[in-house]
Amino acid sequence: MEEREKLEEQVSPKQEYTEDQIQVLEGLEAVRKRPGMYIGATSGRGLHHLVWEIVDNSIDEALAGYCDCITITVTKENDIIVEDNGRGIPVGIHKKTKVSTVETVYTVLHAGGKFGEGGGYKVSGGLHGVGGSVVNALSSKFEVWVGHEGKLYYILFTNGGKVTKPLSVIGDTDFRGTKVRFTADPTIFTETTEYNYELLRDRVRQLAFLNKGLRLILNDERRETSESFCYEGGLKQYVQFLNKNRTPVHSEVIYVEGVVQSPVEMEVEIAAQYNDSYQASIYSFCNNIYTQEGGTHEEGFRLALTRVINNYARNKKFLKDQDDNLTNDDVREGLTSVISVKHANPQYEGQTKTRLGNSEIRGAVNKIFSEQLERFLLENPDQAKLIIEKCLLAAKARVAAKRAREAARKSVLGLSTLPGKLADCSNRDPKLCEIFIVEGDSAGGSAKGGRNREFQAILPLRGKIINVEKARQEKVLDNQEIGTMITAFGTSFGPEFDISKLRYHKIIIMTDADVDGAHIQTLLLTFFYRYLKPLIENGHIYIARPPLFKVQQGKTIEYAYNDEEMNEIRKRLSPNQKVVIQRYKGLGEMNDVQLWETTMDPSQRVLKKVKLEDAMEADMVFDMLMGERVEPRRDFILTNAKFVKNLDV
Ligand code: 1YM
Repeated sequence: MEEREKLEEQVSPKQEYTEDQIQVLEGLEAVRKRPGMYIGATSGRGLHHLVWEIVDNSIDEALAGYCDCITITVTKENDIIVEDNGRGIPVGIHKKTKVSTVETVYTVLHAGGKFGEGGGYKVSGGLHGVGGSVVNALSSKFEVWVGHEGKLYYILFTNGGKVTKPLSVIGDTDFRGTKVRFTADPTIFTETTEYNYELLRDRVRQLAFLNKGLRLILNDERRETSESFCYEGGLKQYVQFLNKNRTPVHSEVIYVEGVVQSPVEMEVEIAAQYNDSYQASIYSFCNNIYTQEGGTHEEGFRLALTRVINNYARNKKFLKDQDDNLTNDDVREGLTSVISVKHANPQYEGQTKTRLGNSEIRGAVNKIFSEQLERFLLENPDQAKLIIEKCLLAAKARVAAKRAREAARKSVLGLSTLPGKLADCSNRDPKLCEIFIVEGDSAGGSAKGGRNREFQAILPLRGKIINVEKARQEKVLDNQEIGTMITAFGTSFGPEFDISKLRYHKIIIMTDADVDGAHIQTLLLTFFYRYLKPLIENGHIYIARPPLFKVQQGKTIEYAYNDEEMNEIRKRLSPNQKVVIQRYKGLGEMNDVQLWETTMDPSQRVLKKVKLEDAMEADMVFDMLMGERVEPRRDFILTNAKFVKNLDV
């Protein structure tokens, strides 16, 4: 289907600039002027959005029941090709725009399903709902092939959506569906136009879990790999995947699905399984979009879970008359769950517009999950027994933890004096102050020597901090390093957390640039995520990036933060004089002045702000890091330490 030459039939009438088309060009130009408004950013993150905008159209076609396979290819040149076996975008002339519907879809902003000939889609998954035209506007080349009734149609846009070859038939074909190929415009995506394989793979796999039976294939011609994802079990397999490094408390995954018709049609799918961790891992989605801030679907789930488990526990006499009910937290401990709803008109709220707001969804999820969870417990008494016992244990632990917290407040955390290891700064305005969390005493020493003591505080950590995933709250709070951090930050934690008491507006994690450093970062991020989440949400957590090499020639010293930079520096230096390259194995190898110059000086350093997704990712992958088997752990850290490098992706 690559034979583009033959122009058999002009489908589109001769192009002349009508009022409509001028508007179209102005629309696409607006996208190019302010891309951030449409795709959030022009960083790596924005670049990847382009892929999902196109894939979303294919997913919609799958949701409508016409497509069961979607292939995504990253070419050697970092072009993206998305192909599906759906009906193909309609090829006829569009009534309003007077040009082909294919052209309309990719040139009219927000065209999407509104132009559908059969009434558009039920649900649409696009993150920003902006659709293909935005991708076209931000591409230097954008091509579409549609296979329809034996004919292959082709249209070419260049230069941000300018029609260069209008839609025409270029030959016969067996292909049925839509194929899009685009080149992200390097003048817009100035940071990078290189796709991150892991990022694509994770989302593609997630989409496969969320849309059971749909096959998604990811090819990467750069690395010559192809991975295919298709899960007949849908969310049930997703939960098993999430739990694969944990020990399940019961063998059977709770799996629920249903449709509610009133007041509007809503689809609900939920899977859940308890495991030996002490934390809840509950992920919710609406129309395939991750709802990070939760919302009404999670509320409906929580209501149902707590009520049904309590009822069952009472009826079966696990709870005696004098016993208190299990709390929301008791029934969530160690629960891994994925909640997915599909709704034609989702309302998003919250700081990042990722909290689902539709109140009718609360009722729908509550109803479907209540009925089917109750049935599951009654039909599987052995599974039910294991679940209830786990919840009862959590309740006992909760009471113990409360006592421990009270004791902790009275001891370490309650002390108004700051921890002895902390080298505090002299300024008292938190907005100006920073605290460096430094691994190891020797690095701590250099940091103390190098810092600007007016606004930079140093807190050295001795060894590794406790894994908060694997320990109950009372143990976590008992941990010296954790206690010291909380006291130094000044915010307290849990119900007493108070961000207005934060003593430093920048909390900077500074570790070695190696596997252990990445590991400590992960531990810290997980701790912040689980215990001090608002610090991440409000953008107070940062990661420092120390250099990897010192390149010296005579008196000139330069620092390189990766291999490429090092090679560039070498090229710049004179070939006649000796070059000394030192690879830093740890922060401790730098003296005070070097550490200040390379990593701490606000006018020179590179800081990465931690986003909630990064911390969540750290949290999700955590068990693997902590697993008993060393080898996968090592590999994993090495690949995923990248998440630190790619925080902006
Ligand atoms: C690789 C990207 O865009 N597939 C795709 C898009 C559409 C259809 C099928 C489709 C939808 C409808 C009817 C309908 C789109 N059509 C439109 C519009 N893959 C990809 N596959 N027939 C075909 O919604 O009724 C927009 S997207 F508006 F033209 F109908």
